[in-house]
Amino acid sequence: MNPTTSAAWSALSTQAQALKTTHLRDIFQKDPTRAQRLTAKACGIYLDYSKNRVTDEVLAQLFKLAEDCKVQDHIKAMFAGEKINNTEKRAVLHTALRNLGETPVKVDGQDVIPAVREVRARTYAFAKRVRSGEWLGFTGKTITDVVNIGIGGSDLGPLMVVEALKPLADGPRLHFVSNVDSLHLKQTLKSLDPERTLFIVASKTFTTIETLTNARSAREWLLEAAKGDKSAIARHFVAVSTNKEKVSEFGIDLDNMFGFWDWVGGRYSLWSAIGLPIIVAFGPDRFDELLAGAYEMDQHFQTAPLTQNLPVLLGLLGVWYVDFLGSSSHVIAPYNQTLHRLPAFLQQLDMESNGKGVRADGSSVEYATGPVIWGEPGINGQHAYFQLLHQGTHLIPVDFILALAQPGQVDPHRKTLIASCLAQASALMNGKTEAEVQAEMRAKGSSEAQIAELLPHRVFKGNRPSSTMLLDELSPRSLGALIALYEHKVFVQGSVWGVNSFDQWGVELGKQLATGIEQRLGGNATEPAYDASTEALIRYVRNAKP
Ligand code: G6Q
Repeated sequence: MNPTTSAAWSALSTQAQALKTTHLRDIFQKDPTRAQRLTAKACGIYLDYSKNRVTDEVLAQLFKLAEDCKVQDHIKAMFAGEKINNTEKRAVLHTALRNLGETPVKVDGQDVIPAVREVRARTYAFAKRVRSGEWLGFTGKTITDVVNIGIGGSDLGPLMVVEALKPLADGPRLHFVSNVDSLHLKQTLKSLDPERTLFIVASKTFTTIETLTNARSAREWLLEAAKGDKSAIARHFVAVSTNKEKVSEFGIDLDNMFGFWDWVGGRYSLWSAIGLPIIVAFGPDRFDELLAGAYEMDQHFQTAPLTQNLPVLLGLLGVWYVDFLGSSSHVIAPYNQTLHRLPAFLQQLDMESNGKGVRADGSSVEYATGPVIWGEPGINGQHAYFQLLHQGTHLIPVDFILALAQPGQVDPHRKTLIASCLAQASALMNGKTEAEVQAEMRAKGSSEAQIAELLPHRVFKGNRPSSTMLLDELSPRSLGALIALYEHKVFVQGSVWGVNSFDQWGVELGKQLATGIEQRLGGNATEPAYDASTEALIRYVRNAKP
């Protein structure tokens, strides 16, 4: 449906006008219970959303909007395996990959759970062989390094998780190659021993040019070491894909292929065999914990009332900023170093899912949809992009994400890390008034003239919103819950905006165009010409040094 037809939409527009001039400081002052009330906890994640520019009335209308947009019906439809990805006529069942329950989940009348578990058991058995040293390379040596070759959804998820849980790694070293710039592969292989290196070629379609190009170069690297003996490939290459024919065509033994299904979107696929690098790095038990955390969040999402439902809260707050307060971007600021790839992962998850300009029925939206998602570890951000958040002209809400502990680690810098995170959220909200700046400068002995000159530069208006998420610890379980939380947040927003969050025609276009241009770069004149600017660039590149 078109959300603007909901009465809640008009009510929110009116409330937004009033709130544009209301400061969060005043909202807090009027309501001493706010900091306790505007919080929720589930699956080891504590959410404080009190620093958002909302009142109880706004929240009530946002929940009403969710009801009018039938968010709860959409949730049911997704979990039930209905073909909600209407443009590709596919079910959306990444949740089935982590379903630890007993109820069947059917697509076209067929329960998908047995197949999910069967493939998972194969990935576990394979990973155990690699980890234990039973799986040997072509000269009989054990595997010390595993290189995942994939891009987008076949890279970012496993990479982010492998980084996030690094302190728990107890298997072979993991490497990720995504860029078709051959230096990425070359630099990765530089220190690796072909006799001890295993490649996972991860591609849902097995037609992605970057991945296949890198995989072919990796195969050459291996074959060079194996003196052309093609039987070495079976010891060093496995594939994760939905496309048996293409895997076989590439020369990978189908016994070494781990499948998944068209109802798993690339950016939602780390729970499938695409998670193989995670399983190899940490072992099946840790992967089980990751799945359990996500499953727990799935249960919470389906059953918690809207007012306590973490994905619903985050999703609706996002809608509020985008559509009513005119914000077009959103920052992800994790404070733990091992979460350093989380912003990139969430950028894909969110922007590829909700970067849409038409509703699922093809009609154009007349309101803003998915915001620009960006970020970096917050602690580095404080010394870089936070300036704009504090004093720039854009309204940019921030998600502060902080795990209070890393399993098995004692962090001597813990308090500094935590303090930095809390301080930034507080500073964004409170700002610094003229009186505070004057008092501070006077105390430091500044003259009245100096104060007058610098005052406008040193005042912080504040009123900059943020949510803070505290994880008890950065365990596989809570990480699983955190990822699922964001997947569902994106889903809630897509449901309100009425868009199909599960197709990606924009990404498909890029894939198509690159192939044609590559042919023209190679001098293939039968390929139709592109626009004048692109043709001029092609000519420039053809004349440049190779
Ligand atoms: C994810 C996207 C996209 C995709 C890559 C790789 O949702 O569709 O990022 O994952 O383009 O595609 P393959 O896995 O098919 O190589």
